[in-house]
Amino acid sequence: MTLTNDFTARALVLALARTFALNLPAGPARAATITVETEQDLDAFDEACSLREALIAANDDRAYRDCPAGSGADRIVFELSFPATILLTDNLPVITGHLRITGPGMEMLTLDGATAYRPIDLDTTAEDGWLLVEDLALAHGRSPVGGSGGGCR
Ligand SMILES: [Ca+2]
Repeated sequence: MTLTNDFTARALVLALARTFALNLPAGPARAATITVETEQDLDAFDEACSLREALIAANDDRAYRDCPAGSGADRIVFELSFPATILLTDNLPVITGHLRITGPGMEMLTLDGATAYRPIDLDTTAEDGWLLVEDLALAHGRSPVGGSGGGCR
């Protein structure tokens, strides 16, 4: 085989490899990054992905309201005007999957339970579930009546 033919064959193999890679089925879910865009604790179509909506998108691996779809072990990040406080209006959804919640720094973002709601609630019965919360502050959390774990459970 000449150098030219060899080059052509390699180019063809690369082209085929790319074609197969692009056409592979989605396979098992991997990970998505969901960006929270508002400190308002709303569950509504308002052109801003809230933390509440992001948790549902991550739990269910589907697009929800203004948030993109989660996919497997997701990560939630924040694009807000810092320092910011997300003041809860209800308990946040129970986290059922693999999730990492990454704040901008403990001094920059507070998840405030308004002395009425629990900010973080992980379903401990979920198989292989894990949760990592980093670089944000939890404040004024309260468990439901008769429950335990005010800020985090
Ligand atoms: Ca929204």
